[in-house]
Amino acid sequence: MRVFWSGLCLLVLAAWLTGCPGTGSEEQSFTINIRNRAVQGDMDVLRVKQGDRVTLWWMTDETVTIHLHGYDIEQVVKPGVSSVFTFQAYATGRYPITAHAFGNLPAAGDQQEIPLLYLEVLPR
Ligand SMILES: [Cu+2]
Repeated sequence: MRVFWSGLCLLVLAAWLTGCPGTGSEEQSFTINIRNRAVQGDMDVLRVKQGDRVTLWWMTDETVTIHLHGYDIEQVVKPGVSSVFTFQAYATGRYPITAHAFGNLPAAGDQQEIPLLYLEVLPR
C-alpha cells in the first residue's frame, strides 16, 4: 500500500513538472560589445518575452555608464571587466538602452544620453 501511494505521488509530481501550461519563461542571454562608442555587429533590438529571465553581458573598450530605461538599471561598465545586468522582463514595451558619459564618470547633472540599442519585451 505504501509503495502504491509513493508511486502515485511520483506520477502527480511528474505531471506537474512537465505540464505547467502558462508559465514557460525562458532564459535569454545577450553579449553586447561596445567599441568606438557604438554597439558592434547587427544588434539594434534585443527581443524577449514577458516573464523571461534576461542576462545582458557587457564588454566595452571605454568606461561608460549604461542605463536600461523602464527597468531603471544603471551600471558603470569598464574595459576588461565583465559586467552583467540580470532581471526578469515583467513589463512589456520598448525600452531604450543608453550610454551616459563615455570615457569619464558623469558629473552631477550630466544627462547626455547616447542611444545604443533597444530592449523589446513582447507579451507572452
Ligand atoms: Cu538614460
